[in-house]
Parts: sequence; structure tokens; C-alpha cells
Amino acid sequence: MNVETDIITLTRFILQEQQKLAPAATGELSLLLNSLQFAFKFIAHNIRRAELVNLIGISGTANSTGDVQKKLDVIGDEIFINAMKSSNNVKVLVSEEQEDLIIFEGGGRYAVCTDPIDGSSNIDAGVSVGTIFGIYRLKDDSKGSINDVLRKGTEMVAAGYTMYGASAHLMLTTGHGVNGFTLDTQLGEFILTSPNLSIPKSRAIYSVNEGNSYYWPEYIKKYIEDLKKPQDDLKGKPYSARYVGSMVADIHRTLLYGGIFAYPADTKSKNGKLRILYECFPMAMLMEQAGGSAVNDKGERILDILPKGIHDKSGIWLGSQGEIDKFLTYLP
Ligand code: AHM
Ligand code: MG
Repeated sequence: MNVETDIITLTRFILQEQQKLAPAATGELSLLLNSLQFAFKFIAHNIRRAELVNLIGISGTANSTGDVQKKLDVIGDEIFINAMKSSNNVKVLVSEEQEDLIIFEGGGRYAVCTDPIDGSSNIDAGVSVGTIFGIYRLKDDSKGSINDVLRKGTEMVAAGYTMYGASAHLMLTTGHGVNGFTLDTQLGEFILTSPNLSIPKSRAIYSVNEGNSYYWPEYIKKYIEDLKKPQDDLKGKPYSARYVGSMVADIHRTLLYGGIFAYPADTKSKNGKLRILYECFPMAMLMEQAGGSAVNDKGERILDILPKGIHDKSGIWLGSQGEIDKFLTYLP
């Protein structure tokens, strides 16, 4: 039997990276990443179990933005809060499920922003959902406040997501490229499966909820219509449409295959749907670190946005550099 006996687990990877890139570091970020991986494993376990123990259903409470929460949202949020609290490295936590930020006791030096279970409306159908996260180091002298998270995305020290599907996939960046890990449920470890991931330069796939197109501005309608026309460089084939409706799954495919994912603002909602701190920023950092790009509806870099509120939203376009460049030519 051919067995790989020298696998790189997430824990080993984190320690190696620290030694290589920041030998003088305190190791606090490494410990925090370890607490995160516990939260991912625990959430993955509950999602796998959900069908069996009939957890799926409405819990009766509403989240900060008024959506009805499913039980798994509540469980995911609790798991995340407890894991971050007990890590002792986190001072500030922003969760999509909590109206206000949480400030923990103790001397943690990091702020974490998360959507604990994104795409939860898909859970009943067995479609992949995921946890999205972005991490800031507290500002010097800060004792933990909203100012530690109302910062540009360029100031994040790490970001990523874990997608819970047939197995759990973690995509992580600490600002030195993107590395992908897959959870081996027997070992209980995330294993490095996609080292130094880079997104293809272009791919004729677009991913957007076209049901909203009536309310799109003209230049967006024109861009998408043009993708559906015969493409010269594709021997007359048009682009393919792919839209799961679960951001983590749509971004995961985009990272691996290339293409473009968008959730633009429309003339009704003005700011789109996706949240800057825990949806747009982490995905934008991953895309850039993988060699892709992420911009808003005006073509401005997502990571340069300065959020004014913890639940602020933005229109977003991200994916292969070539596809973003093409979109930019349509800007008014
Ligand atoms: P959620 O945080 O309430 O789950 O909403 C975010 C999700 C994303 O995963 C996905 O990209 C988007 O909503 C889909 O929205 P729509 O159904 O409007 O296309
Ligand atoms: Mg979400």
C-alpha cells in the first residue's frame, strides 16, 4: 500500500510559517489560528450531524439584520464566540449574527471578524456553506474598540474561509500567498492539499444572481449581456453561468477554476448585499493573494474601502485578473 507518511497538517504548517517568516513573533497569531481550526472542526461536525439529529429548523430568534436564523446559525455563532473567547488571543469579535461587537476580558491582541455560517439558507438542501473570517492585530495602545475593526482591508494580517461540503476545505492567507487544507475526519486534522494556490488568469465563467438584473445599472447589464454573446477567443462559445448562491462555494470554484463572481449593488439596495468586514474583505484578500483581483462597482479596490459600521455592505466583483480587467472596461 502506498501511504504518505509525511503529511503537512495545518498545525505544522502554521508553526513552520512562523519560524520561516517571523522567527521573533510571539506566537499569538499561531495560537489564534489553532483556536480557529478547532471552531471549524466543531462547526463541520455539527453540520455533518445536523441531518441525523434533526437540528435543521427555525430557532425562533432573529439576527442583527432581521433575517430568521436557523439553529445551525446559532450553534455556529456560539461555537465561534466560545473558541475565540477561550483562545485568550482575541480581544474584539465581530460576528454577522451579533448586532454589536464583542469585547472579551483579558489581554488578547487580535480582532476577528466572521460570518460563522454563510449561505445558511442553503443548508436544508445540502448545499455547501462556510465560515468566513478576517483578522486584524489591535492598534498599538488599543484596549479593544470598534476602531480596531473599522479599518481598511489592507490592514488585515490573515483571512480565509472554511467550506463545509462533502469534506471541509480551508483556504488561508497570512499575506504570503494562499494555501488550501482539507479536513481528514479520521485524523481530525486539516491537511495541506493546495499549497501556494494561484487563480487562473482568465476563464469564461460568470457567477452572479441574474434575478436582480432588472435593478442593475446599464453598464452592468451591458457587460453581462456581452458575456452571453459568442466569444471570438472561445470559437464562438459564450461564457458559462455558474451560481450556487452560497458565497463560499462560488468563491471556492472561482479560486480553483477562475472566472468572475459578483454581487453588485442595484438601484434599489444601493450597497449590495455582502458585508464588507466578514464577506468582502476576507474574500478580496484571498483573491489578491492568489493573483486575482477584487473591486467594487466603481472599479475601486475592495481592500482600500474604509468601513464606517461593522455591518456595512459593498457591491463586489472578484476573480481572475483578466476577467476583472474586462469588467473594468465597461465602467461608465
Ligand atoms: P447570508 O450571510 O445571510 O447567508 O447571505 C449571504 C449569501 C452569500 O453566501 C451569497 O453569495 C448570497 O447571500 C446570495 O444571495 P442571493 O440569494 O440574493 O443571490
Ligand atoms: Mg453571510
